[in-house]
Amino acid sequence: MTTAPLPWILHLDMDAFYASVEQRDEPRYRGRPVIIGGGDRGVVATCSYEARKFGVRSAMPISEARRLCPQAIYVMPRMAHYQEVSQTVMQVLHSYSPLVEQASIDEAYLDFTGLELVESDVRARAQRLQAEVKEATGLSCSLGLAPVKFLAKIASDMHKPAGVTVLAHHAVPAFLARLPVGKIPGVGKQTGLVLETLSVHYAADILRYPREFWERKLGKAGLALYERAQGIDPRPVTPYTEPKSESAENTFDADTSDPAVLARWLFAQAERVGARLRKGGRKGRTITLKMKFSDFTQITRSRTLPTATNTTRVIYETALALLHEQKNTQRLRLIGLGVSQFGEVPRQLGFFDTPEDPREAKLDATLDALREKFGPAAIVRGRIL
Ligand code: TTP
Ligand code: MG
Repeated sequence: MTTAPLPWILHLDMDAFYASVEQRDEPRYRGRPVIIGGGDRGVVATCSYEARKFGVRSAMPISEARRLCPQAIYVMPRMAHYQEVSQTVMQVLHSYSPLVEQASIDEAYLDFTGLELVESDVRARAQRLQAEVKEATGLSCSLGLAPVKFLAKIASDMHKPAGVTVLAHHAVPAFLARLPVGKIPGVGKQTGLVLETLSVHYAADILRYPREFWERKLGKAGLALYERAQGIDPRPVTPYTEPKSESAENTFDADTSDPAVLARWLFAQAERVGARLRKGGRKGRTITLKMKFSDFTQITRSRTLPTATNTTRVIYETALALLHEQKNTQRLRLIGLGVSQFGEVPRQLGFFDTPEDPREAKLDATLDALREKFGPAAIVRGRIL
């Protein structure tokens, strides 16, 4: 007789993510309270564990953090950099399960079902994964393993930092009997108050009232809560599927056929699309130009390049060439461009192929970083027109 493998979901959450990256990159920050935040919103994004001892927390105003911990090192977030580190983490995860769902910049769910059948084995596999993340990034993470998603997420938080917490199937009922309802993801302040007035303190207490009661009281959220109280979470691990193209378009205030105006819009769009591609670490081979005329008719024209690109200049120049080839004299009400055909393996360059210009890539990276820091309006690159 064969039995179905036990479901196992792993949840990974990086420890003090942004702060750990900064401590990794700057030895002087290690072992010290580091607070990441500032800028327009003036709130703490996160802080190192050393700073948490002083009561500093995410989403706290920087001014309050300064009062609690004036000696801390305050660092502005470097989002593009954290995104890159995040990508490296996700790459490691993909070698541990065919089903990986990135849930935020520093969290992911993996389906471990069927990969191991015994508890000690899933733990060993999780520990290997943790060590490999450390090796690839120099950073520590915490892992939770449980039969379903919400329990895995709770588990990963139980022994932070650098913890691996396994919640075995047979231990779930006892765990729910002692799990404070506030720990169930989705139970916020408001639901918390409702539960309190009903003297529902632990997850299992929810079952004192019937399903219909919760549905009446909290609607869909009530039904989900009733399921969670029984350790049920039907949500599967859903791998993210990348968009198949990236595009931008603009409709003009007044229709135009002025080549300089059209070129300027294409440039701004290439900049936007290029930045999005670079942020996602993607490149595409096909550039498409879209034109909508005064009479609302529309055409698209595409060109496929020998190698995939995410360079602003290449996207722009290709779209501009397509525009010029149209020898269009009609007025346009909309212009747009897109990049598609992502992700094929880089092939050998042919004799006539142009490789990506490293100087262009460097310029793009610099401008991306500046925009990340000062907002999209901050930079208008030295006009190339
Ligand atoms: P979290 O995983 O919630 O926090 P963390 O990784 O810093 O610390 P922990 O060890 O407790 O997991 O969030 C991940 C990152 O998201 C965090 O490093 C910074 C960012 N973030 C914000 O910008 N604002 C916020 O309010 C929160 C909670 C996180
Ligand atoms: Mg985290």
